[in-house]
Parts: sequence; structure tokens; C-alpha cells
Amino acid sequence: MHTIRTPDLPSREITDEALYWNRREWLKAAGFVAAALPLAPSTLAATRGDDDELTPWETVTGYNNFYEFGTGKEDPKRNAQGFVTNPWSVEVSGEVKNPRTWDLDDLIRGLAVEERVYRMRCVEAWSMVIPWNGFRLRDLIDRLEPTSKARFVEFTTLHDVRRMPGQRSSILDWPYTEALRMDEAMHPLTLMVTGVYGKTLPPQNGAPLRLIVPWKYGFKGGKSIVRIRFTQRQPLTTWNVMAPHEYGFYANVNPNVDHPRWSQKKERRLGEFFRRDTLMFNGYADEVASLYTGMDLRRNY
Ligand SMILES: Nc1nc2c(c(=O)[nH]1)N[C@H]1C(S)=C(S)[C@@H](COP(=O)(O)O)O[C@H]1N2
Ligand SMILES: [Mo]
Repeated sequence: MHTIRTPDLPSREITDEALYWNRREWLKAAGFVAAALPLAPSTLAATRGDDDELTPWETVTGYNNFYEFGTGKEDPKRNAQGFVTNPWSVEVSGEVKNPRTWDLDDLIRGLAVEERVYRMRCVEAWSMVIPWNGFRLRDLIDRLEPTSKARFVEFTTLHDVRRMPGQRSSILDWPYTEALRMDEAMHPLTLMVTGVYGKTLPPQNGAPLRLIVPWKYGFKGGKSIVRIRFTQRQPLTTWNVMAPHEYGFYANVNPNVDHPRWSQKKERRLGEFFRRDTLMFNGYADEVASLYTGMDLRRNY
């Protein structure tokens, strides 16, 4: 049976970086409108600046944070080779109409898959520009029908020491968890990702299912998700528990609020020499600033 985890198009086999570069030139000329690419039902969302060049595939899939497969940037690529993601179950629990465990393919069947090019900003002050494939989290949430009590949604990564050798170390309190407020989760920019560069998501990037929230630091994007839980109370999240003064629940990209040990004003776009200014909400302020009206972002970092 054909899996629908990634856009299963014949063109995908020939989709490589070069094609993306061409497409980028073409889109520039077309001013992003009518992004009806031959054979591609996806939409290339205009969510990046014109000077944002795509980060090469080798960097996107070779420089990763995924402590379950080691703490070095090159560890996940090596140690996640052969990580089996089929079959894959996702438990949906908490404040939801029908709590149950889903087969991933059933869970996401028929949800509209798109391509979105997002700027990614790690709390470590490096950044990339990545063409993700995925569907809006809000579409999945609509399918799951949370109850009126659901105010947050939590994502839990697989905990399996045999398959994730990094979990032999107690560097983090496994399993890795992340969470969003419901309005953040329902925002149209919030993506559940199943692919990158038009290909199935490699394990080092969080296969088969991971979260991407482009206006937040990268650590909010939990990988290899096995549980989605809706809650009334704000869930505990891995980095926040680990180092509460350094990593908050919100983790919005904010050049005005430094990490206690380093500045967040600038970032190094991988592949570039000069550092860039980091933008408020990673450049997505027009779309997301209203989510935080009235909140003190120095306290809610
Ligand atoms: N389960 C899990 N998810 C994780 C991490 C992790 O260590 N474990 N690292 C986070 C951090 S800090 C970043 S910057 C992004 C990196 O995603 P990428 O390697 O696909 O670029 O994944 C996030 N998701
Ligand atoms: Mo990160």
C-alpha cells in the first residue's frame, strides 16, 4: 500500500536541490503568485524573504539536534541510519472526544499536504531555510476534536533505548516533550512535517512525524512523535524543566531577550560568513504577534 506520509508524486523522484533552485528563480519572477507547479498539488507558501536562499540538503540533513541519536551535530545522521518508522503509532489522549491510538497513516490520511519554506532559528544562534512538506496542525486538530477544556497540546517523542541509542545517556529526561498553547497550535503557520525537499523526512530530522513552529526556537519542534495529548493545564516541557532560567515554555524567537549565557540579537545562517540580525518572531511578526498581545515577553520567554 502506498503511504501518504509524503507527497507521493512521480515528480518527487527527480526532485532535488537543483530543481528547487530553479523553482526559486521562477517563483521570484512570478512574484510567488500562481505557484501551480507542474505535477505538484502543493503550495509554496510565501513565508520567507527574497534574500533567503535555501540551506543545502546536506546541511539540513547533516547538521541536526536530536539528542536521542547523540549530542554532536553530526551524530544523528550517522546514528539514526536504519531507524524504522513503519509501522508507526500515535496515541491521542487527554481532552479529546475520542482518545485512541492511531496508525500514523490513518491519522493523517487525506490531510492537505503542502510545501512551506520556513526560516528556522535554533536557540544556539544558527539558522537555516528549509522547504518542509507537511500539513497544518490545525487540520489534524480539527479531525481529532478536542473538548472545550483543551487549552494546550503536548507532543511526546518515542522513548525506546534500543532504537534511540542517545537515550542511554541521562542528558535529558526522556521522553522528550514539547507543547503549544491551543491558539499557537491552531495557527496556520504551525506545521506537522512528514518530508523535506520533497522527500520522505530522514530519521535525523524527526521521521516520521515532527512539529515545526517557525516563529519559535527550534527546540519547540519535537521529533518522531508518538503521542499527542490535549490538556487543560500547561504541560511540562523537556528544556523548560531541564533549565528553566534558560528555556521558557514559549521560546519565541526574540532578539531583545538574551539567553542568560549569550545574546540572541544575531544569528549565523549556516553557509554564510557574516552574521545576520535576528528578527522578532523570526520574521513572522505580522502573522503571529497578535497571539501575544498583552503578554510580557521578558517574563514569558
Ligand atoms: N525529540 C527531539 N526533538 C528535537 C530535538 C531533540 O533533541 N530531540 N532537538 C530540537 C532542536 S534544539 C532543534 S534546533 C530542532 C532541529 O531540527 P532539525 O535537525 O530537523 O533541523 O529539533 C528539535 N527537536
Ligand atoms: Mo535548537
